[in-house]
Amino acid sequence: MITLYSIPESLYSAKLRIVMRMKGVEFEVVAPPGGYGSNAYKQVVPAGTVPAIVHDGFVLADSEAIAEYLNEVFPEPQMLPGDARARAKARERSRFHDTRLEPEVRAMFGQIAPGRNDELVATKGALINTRLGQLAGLVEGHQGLTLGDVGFPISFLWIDLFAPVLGWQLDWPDAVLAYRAALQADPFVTEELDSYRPHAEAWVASKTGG
Ligand SMILES: N[C@@H](CCC(=O)N[C@@H](CS)C(=O)NCC(=O)O)C(=O)O
Repeated sequence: MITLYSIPESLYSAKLRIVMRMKGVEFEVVAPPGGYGSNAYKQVVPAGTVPAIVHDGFVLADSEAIAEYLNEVFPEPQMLPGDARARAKARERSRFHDTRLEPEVRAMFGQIAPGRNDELVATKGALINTRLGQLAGLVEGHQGLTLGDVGFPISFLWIDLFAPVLGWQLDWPDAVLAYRAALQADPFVTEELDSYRPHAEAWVASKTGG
């Protein structure tokens, strides 16, 4: 049994649940005692961040480290390609998600409630368009669900929820639309999105009064 410390809206926790669902690993989701960053939580997870896991007493934070760990400890089904170049391309997508796309989505969490910084919202909307264009160049030949892909369905969902609120006109390249459709056809992605979407929608509604 794996304990996953998480809060309901956490993007990176949803990413890890896709991995655990695919691997058929039993997990329980627990709220960080005192909230993330609290001293009480840091007694359990020194980094104080979510997501984090405890597996047979082994504590680990940071979703990428956790995903790689899970893939090694529960190797079936394998979520990194056997071929070195395909594996490197999967990791390239993962880094792109975690360092280029998701941070721009995250930057908008403070802009959903009224009283927005219109210039920031417009700049970030243009940047998300740029990122989607860049992603089109990273998904060529994509096959199956790898560790490099599991963050994207979650960030795409938030982009969908934020765009109408922020007035973004986004230009999704065909290659990214095809990639997204392929990811969302995966049963474990569907399972996680079905369980996660209500939390994301409720969060947006709580900010917009919708
Ligand atoms: N790179 C981290 C990012 C996780 C993250 O940003 N978590 C936020 C909550 S959603 C957090 O714990 N923030 C507190 C902090 O950074 O101290 C990962 O992939 O796990």
